[in-house]
Amino acid sequence: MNSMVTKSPRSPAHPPAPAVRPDDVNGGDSVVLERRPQKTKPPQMYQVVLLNDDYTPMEFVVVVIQEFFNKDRETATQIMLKIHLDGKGVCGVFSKDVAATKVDQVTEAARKNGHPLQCVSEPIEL
Ligand code: TYC
Repeated sequence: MNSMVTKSPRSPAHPPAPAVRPDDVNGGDSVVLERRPQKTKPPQMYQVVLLNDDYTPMEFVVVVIQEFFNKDRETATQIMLKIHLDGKGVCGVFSKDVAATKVDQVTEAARKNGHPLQCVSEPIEL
């Protein structure tokens, strides 16, 4: 028999938390928990920007935007045309490391294919 180790089904695993009641029912001893201002800032994010030039073929830019920034062909074409018309355009927003990797990947792909396409990352202003 192990009646000695049988736990009473009524005994709770943890003692109940002390009840805190409003001032008007406990004589002004209530506890107020103030929210602390958040200490950790969200990380700085970076936009990866392609710059226009007169030589890189439009088709190459569209493929780069599709491949490295995971855009569908229509979106990639719109971004490419914006760059072509405005001189620059944002292809995506990333953490610092990922943005730097995107810049390297695009720059290397352009270099391999003999195009002067420029890609930079910029911290996003708050
Ligand atoms: N301006 C280029 C042309 O007319 C096309 C182009 C678009 C180049 C975007 C770079 O980031 C760029 N062939």
